[in-house]
Amino acid sequence: MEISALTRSVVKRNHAVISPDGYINSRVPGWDNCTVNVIINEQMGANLCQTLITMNWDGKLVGTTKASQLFFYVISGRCRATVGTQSDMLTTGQFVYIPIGKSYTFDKPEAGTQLLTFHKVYEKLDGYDVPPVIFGDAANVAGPMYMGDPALRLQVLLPDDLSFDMAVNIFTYDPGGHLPLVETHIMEHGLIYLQGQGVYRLDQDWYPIKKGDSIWMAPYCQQWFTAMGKEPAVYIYYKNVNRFPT
Ligand code: UGY
Ligand code: MN
Repeated sequence: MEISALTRSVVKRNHAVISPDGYINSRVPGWDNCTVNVIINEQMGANLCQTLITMNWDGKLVGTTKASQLFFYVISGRCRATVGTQSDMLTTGQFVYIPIGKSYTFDKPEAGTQLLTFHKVYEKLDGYDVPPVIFGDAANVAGPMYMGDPALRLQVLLPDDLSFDMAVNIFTYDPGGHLPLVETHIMEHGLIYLQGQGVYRLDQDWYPIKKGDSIWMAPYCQQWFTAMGKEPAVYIYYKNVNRFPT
């Protein structure tokens, strides 16, 4: 029998593991006929927001980006995305980056479609334009090996350009693959597992992690991961980049 007083979710000062067993839904104005779980937010000490949206057959998201840029990624299912004058049907693995000051609509979903969002307050860089709207497909993004290890592959979904102050990458680890070192860095991460399982080290703690789990890592939260099981472990993650370290 399950014991409802237990959870794998953990929230600490500089990291969190959020497993779906702890989800409580939020009502977000403009995002209708859908379930919204705000997984990472400034309320926990983060500088980014990460949500998971599950759309009903009549789900519809309408809004205009203000201080924060938004990145939408289709975890499963399909829906239509319209940003400004661009409109396209998005399916699993496809994404859209919405810079500040743009109106958007997501509608016509297949029931149960799941969308991941990352939100970051945009920091404009003198001499650079605000980035454009980008529609993309992870299937078309190359995944070169990471730090010379063929067991690790990294797909960089957004352009490597100083006008962007956020990166979104997909990291794939073959079973047994692991980060080559314990990372200790100024950048912050939010992530969700798309596939597989493994063990994540966050500071001095080790956590079993699997598909559907999310992690927040504050700046300087020490991090390391090894993949376990029979299939590759895959996560999509956010990282703040390209700005002067004040
Ligand atoms: O880009 C990164 O910092 C990445 N290697 N970190 C991580 O996957 N925890
Ligand atoms: Mn990192």
